[in-house]
Amino acid sequence: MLYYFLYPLAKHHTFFNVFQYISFRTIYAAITALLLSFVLGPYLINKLKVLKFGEVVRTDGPATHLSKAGTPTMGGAIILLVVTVSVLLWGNITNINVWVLTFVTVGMGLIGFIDDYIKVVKKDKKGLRARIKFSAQVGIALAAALMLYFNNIETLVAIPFFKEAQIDFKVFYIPFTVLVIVGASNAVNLTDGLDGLAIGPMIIAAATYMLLAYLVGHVKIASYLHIMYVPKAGELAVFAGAMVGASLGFLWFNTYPAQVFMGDVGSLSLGGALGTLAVITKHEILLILVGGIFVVEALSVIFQVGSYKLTGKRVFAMAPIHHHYEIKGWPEPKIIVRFWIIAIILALLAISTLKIR
Ligand code: 57M
Repeated sequence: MLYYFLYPLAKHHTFFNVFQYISFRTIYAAITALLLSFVLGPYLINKLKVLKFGEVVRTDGPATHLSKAGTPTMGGAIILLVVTVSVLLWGNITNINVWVLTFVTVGMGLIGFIDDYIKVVKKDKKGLRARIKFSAQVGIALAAALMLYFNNIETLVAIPFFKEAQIDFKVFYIPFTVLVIVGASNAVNLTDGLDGLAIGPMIIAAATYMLLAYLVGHVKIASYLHIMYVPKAGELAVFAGAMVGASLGFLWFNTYPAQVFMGDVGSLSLGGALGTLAVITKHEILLILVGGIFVVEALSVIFQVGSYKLTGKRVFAMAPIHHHYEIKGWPEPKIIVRFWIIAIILALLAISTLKIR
């Protein structure tokens, strides 16, 4: 909105020119989101406590988790609020891509909120029934995929590390988009099982897509790097910047020992946002690297369930994989920080594909 109202004032004073720059607005979107999280965080966490929105911890998990019972959850609502306010302030809200990304983020957040509400307030451990939850996620992702497809999103998909390798998905780009968005949303949800374990790699992944959005949306840089130029995608850097700021602000409270958990309202929405960023910036396959931690967590569940069904044997002591290391005796902060380190390495590797092709 600041862009909308203040940039036109550049006619009167050159200072207002800064509001046209995506780089400037991205930085201030991140700072605004971070500061808002610091200011609103303690108040909202207290509110969650008063409302008795406390975590119900499962008793069949690692025993160290039992002491976490009652930790306020649904803190993801703070992230959603802060990202939305910051994007409204600093983003160009006439940009279609910003709308699609906001739609997926808020839509997935709503599904997560209903799930959390049933678990935490209605005290029904199962939450939203899996089939309904999954169908709703697919519905949101499909709506986004259709909006993008009919707004002429490029259906060519680039293969990382290969300069000329591109596959044209044509109309199959629609189910592919759904797969990326729903997959990312659920993978982040599965990762969110230790203090700061999901939000750390989320900061790193959002920062990476912030950079990619800026690069693909800049006609000269995209041509220099020989990457796909995506008109109107640069604006997503502002959104990703707000995600980085809000996630850093959340980590302040979610770091071990956590004062708050994000709940499904946080994990499903952030994951959905990440998947949508990957799609619109046309770096879909690269998400496997950028969100490598989320991919490995999801794969560990697939292998565990698959192996158990086929052979009756487990691959890990417990899936998702962070539980495996807990059972092996690694202290929680060690697992978390090591996963963050791996996420940083993977993000650097992903960025290097801009040159190594
Ligand atoms: C989310 N939720 C956490 C918190 C967070 C198919 C199966 C693999 C599904 C999986 C599952 O249910 N995943 C969904 C996992 C839970 O956290 C809440 O959920 C929100 C995210 N959705 O924000 O509100 C617990 O995680 C801990 N936590 C922290 N710090 C945080 O910052 O310590 C969360 C955030 C919290 C807290 O203890 O209560 C969760 O783990 O439940 N299921 C599992 O993960 C279960 N795995 C399993 O059954 N494995 C089997 C098969 C099915 C693969 C196997 O290995 O054989 C494990 N989870 C638990 N106990 N809690 C095992 C049993």
